[in-house]
Amino acid sequence: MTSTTSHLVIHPDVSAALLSGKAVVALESTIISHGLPSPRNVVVAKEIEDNVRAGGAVPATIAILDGKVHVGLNDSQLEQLGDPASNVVKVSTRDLGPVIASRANGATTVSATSHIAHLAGIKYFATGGLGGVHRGARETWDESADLVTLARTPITVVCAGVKSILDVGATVERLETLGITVVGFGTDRFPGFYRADSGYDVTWRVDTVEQAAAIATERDAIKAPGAIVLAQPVSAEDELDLALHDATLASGLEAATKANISGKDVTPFLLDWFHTKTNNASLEVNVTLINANARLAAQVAVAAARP
Ligand code: PSU
Ligand code: MN
Repeated sequence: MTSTTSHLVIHPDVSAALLSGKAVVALESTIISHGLPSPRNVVVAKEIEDNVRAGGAVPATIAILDGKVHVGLNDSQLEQLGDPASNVVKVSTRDLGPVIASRANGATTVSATSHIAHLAGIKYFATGGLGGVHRGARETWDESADLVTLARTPITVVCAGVKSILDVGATVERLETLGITVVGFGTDRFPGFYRADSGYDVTWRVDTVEQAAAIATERDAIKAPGAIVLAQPVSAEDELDLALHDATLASGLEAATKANISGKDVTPFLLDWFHTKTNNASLEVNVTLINANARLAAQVAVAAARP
């Protein structure tokens, strides 16, 4: 039976898993509605869920439909989110109240997804790349709300670092200041989303899912308020060619400035620029890494759920 708790509509598979202490992995929906092109986005949304299942956990994709906050979606709801005609708003934590109140459709970012997942009692979350400090932030103050939300939300987010379109060095500093624990999975280097190595170190490293689960369990026990970012790099064979990456980024940043793109439109604009200008090579990297993250998050959640 679908349960409705504190304004959340929880999918029956998700609520059954939560009640019996089984592994659940939250998934965001901005990547479906604003990060990937239609119609591939819906195919990928289902693939991500299948990877969570293959890792032994129950997927809970989070989104707002007609003002209802859903934790776990069925296929037709995933299709609705991926349809450009559905008028889906990009929803960060600040947008939750207004979008729910106006009974609109919303795709949740890392920020809003983390908040809702924690509210629902879900401890693991998989995504592609986190938002962070944008290049030029010294003038624009453009820093993703992902960072401040993760500072106060005790969840474990599996990702491929932060998007390489950002000022990675500044983001790494902000992660430290905000009390967010960054752990490399099988690496000492902070991954760079489309690239395996961003050029920065991580403070902590694990090599097994059991070690990752132990860190999350101890964080919960000691009630540290911030998230754990478990950063898994894309493999060397799958990463985007460096010269192509750098050239695309430079032209994309210039185009964004010329077109006066600001606020919440910056990230979708740059992601779309990459997909178009690299003939979808960046899209394939994005899909590969998010599927790998979904599987890893499931495995860590399973390890943590073991008695
Ligand atoms: N990672 C991806 N694709 C995306 C995003 C992340 O591979 O579309 C989204 C996430 O939802 C993230 C958001 O929270 O971009 C950050 O947007 P902003 O920079 O406006 O905070
Ligand atoms: Mn921003």
